[in-house]
Amino acid sequence: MGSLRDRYERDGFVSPVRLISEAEAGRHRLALENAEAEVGPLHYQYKMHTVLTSPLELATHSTMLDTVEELLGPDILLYNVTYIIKESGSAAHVAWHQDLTYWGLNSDLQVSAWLALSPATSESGAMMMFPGTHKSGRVEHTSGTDGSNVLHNDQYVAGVNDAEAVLCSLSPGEASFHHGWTLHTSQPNVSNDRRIGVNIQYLHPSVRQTLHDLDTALLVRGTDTYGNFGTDIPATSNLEPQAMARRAEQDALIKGTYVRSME
Ligand SMILES: O=C(O)CCC(=O)C(=O)O
Repeated sequence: MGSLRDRYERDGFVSPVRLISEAEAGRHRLALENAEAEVGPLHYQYKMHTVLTSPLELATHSTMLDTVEELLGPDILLYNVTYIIKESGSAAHVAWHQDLTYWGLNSDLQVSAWLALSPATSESGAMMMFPGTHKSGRVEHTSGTDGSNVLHNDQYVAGVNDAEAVLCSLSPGEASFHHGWTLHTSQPNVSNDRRIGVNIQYLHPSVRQTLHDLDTALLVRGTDTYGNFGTDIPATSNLEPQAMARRAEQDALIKGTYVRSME
């Protein structure tokens, strides 16, 4: 089998990794759903750890950071936390893609965690990874016209052989970890529950944004001797109006970066 790190280096992902109990995952799902009841849908909104304490708690949980440290090393910036939610019966899917093609970063010293708050299965549209593709670096992406692709630019990699994909089934509280060059995809949710993932992106502090000077992150372990990012303010309470306004600005900046990176 090899260590977590060996498997990650070989395949470009590891899954499943148990991070918290199902009961804890249930408590975090409730926190999300309480927030949704107050402010509406929270799918694919960035920097959620600056406006809600639950995603901050998950992104800085010791078992989470111990795993990230094994994959990325002792100095860790928290870059982003995003809920990725597929409602039961919706056509939403995620086309084959590589994350690093649209983040505008100069380096691949990063890792993404995807933590399940509800069952991620073949029925609910769990992520599928193409092992080993992180070793080839960037591949060509095409802009699509498929309104149900969750990705902002509707981008996709054409001609990927689905038969090579490995399904990352997760129980609530388990996570997968993937590299930003690993090709991955997911299908619509045909189960009768919502599929809720918390997507958490971590960077090594040497990484830099190439498209503008306004990018932000939060040092969550070790030291940052580079200072390449402004500092995110972690949530101390839920849905505080000033934090919400700041998050909305950052959301627009990030979505703009994604568009520029594909031009
Ligand atoms: O949630 C999904 O189905 C896809 C998520 C994804 O592409 C990612 O976490 O990088």
